[in-house]
Amino acid sequence: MEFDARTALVVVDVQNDFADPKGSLYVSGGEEVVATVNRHIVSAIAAGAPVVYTQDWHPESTPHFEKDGGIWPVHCVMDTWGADFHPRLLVAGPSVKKGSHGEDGYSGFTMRDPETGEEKPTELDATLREMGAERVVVVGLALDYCVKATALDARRLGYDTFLPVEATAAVNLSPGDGDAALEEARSAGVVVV
Ligand code: VGL
Ligand code: ZN
Repeated sequence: MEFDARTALVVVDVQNDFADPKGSLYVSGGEEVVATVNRHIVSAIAAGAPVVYTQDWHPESTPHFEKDGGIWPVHCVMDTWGADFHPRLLVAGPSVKKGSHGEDGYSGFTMRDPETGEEKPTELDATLREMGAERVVVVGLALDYCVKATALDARRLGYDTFLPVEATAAVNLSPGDGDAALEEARSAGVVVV
């Protein structure tokens, strides 16, 4: 990937629960993704590109979790080890936390009220625009959920959007979910590289 001052790197949810084999929602290959994402971060910094992070940031109970009616094991509970960035991730920019009021959206750009379904923007779009971004490169975890949703929203918001496949990995709740996510992103105009 080529970065410049107008091409931002968006690092999605590289947190212990997804990236560490001991995490509660470990994504197979998550550890290698940390190394690949770090190489992108180094290139972005060298090119003077904005680097922005997201963190899945849930309360102890949320309709997002299986125990409360959702589909996921408890993960990324705010201010716990699972929600921390992976210790090897290079952190070089602001982080947008999503889900803290029980919202169950996946995108770094939008939060969805679990009761009303109403969608509200996070501060990610404003943060990127303030930093001068017109293009975004979306990397991190997981491809078939937050990375896909963040890339689709970035397109919808008018960013030229790039998704380097080797810097992400899929949950694959059903086999093929990762490939389907790439196809959906391509159809929406995301450049899968
Ligand atoms: C994610 C499942 C549940 C993600 C977040 O970051 O992709 N996946 N919550
Ligand atoms: Zn989550």
